[in-house]
Amino acid sequence: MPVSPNRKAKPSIFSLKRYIDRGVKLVNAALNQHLPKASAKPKTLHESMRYSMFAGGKRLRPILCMAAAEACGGRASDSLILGSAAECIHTYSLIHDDLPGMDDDDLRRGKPTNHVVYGEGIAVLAGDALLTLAFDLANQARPTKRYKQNDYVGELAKTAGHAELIAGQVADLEGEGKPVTRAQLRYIHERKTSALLTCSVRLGGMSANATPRQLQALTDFGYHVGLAFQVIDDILDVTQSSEQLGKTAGKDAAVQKATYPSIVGLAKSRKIATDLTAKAYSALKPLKGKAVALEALADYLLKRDH
Ligand code: GRG
Repeated sequence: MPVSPNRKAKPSIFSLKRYIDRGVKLVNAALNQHLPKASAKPKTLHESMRYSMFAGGKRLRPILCMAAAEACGGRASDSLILGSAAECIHTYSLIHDDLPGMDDDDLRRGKPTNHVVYGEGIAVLAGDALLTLAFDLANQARPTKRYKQNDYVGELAKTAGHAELIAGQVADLEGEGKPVTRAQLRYIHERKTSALLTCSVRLGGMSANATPRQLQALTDFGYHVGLAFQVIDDILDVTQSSEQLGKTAGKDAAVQKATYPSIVGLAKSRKIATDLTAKAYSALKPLKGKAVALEALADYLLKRDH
């Protein structure tokens, strides 16, 4: 049957799988470009940085960064270096978190942890090197009319610093084996998890010269999606196997760490994650339908099984 020339073209259907696959490829290529070569001196350090960086992480933070840039009318390619910086901070935090003096874990991203392979000294230094590389990358990012390199660096420093990531880690360490209230648990999750997800979407928006209203929308989105992400992480820790997660399952209960399931039970935890995701969707309203990828990512994070 001939196709009528007046027939409207079908709107293209957004495929999250394609979006994530493309995002992972772009991020891996950018990280490969920005990380020192494994053969460069000091070889052990650079091998160790690359070992953890290319161990198979989901690349969630840089993908959220790209989606946020696009939601503000920018290009994913302009946000890549900032997303890479967020991934460097994330990977540093995982390496240090796995150390014997912290969570003492030997499995991460489906592989032996950094200190198991390279020793504690090199693992500490590889984490330090990734953290500082993040600031170097942010300092190389393209400025926009509203945001300059010092804004990007400041954003990352605030997130990685004493009041956010590190404060969350301190509260987490000090809470082990003790009764923790729901409010204290939320304090930990806001800092340990939500802060870097919020920072990632804010950096994406900044790379696209986001208006203050757009940036606020991304901040609210990141906050809620970040909390939902951690509630789901707590649920997966008790419902999935180490094989599925690529990290030691059941760890929270083993070290008597408070989690949403341990405080409110599994069913209520799922409801909390669903409600937080609904709040994340609502936060996107000011982006006026341009945040399709962010919406799909929030939904994916709620339903994920690893
Ligand atoms: C300052 C050392 C230090 C740590 C800060 C972020 C953090 C606190 C510790 C890392 C361990 C942890 C359980 C963090 C909570 C956030 C979280 C669930 C991280 C795992 O993120 P995914 O699932 O990991 O995105 P992949 O491996 O896919 O990148």
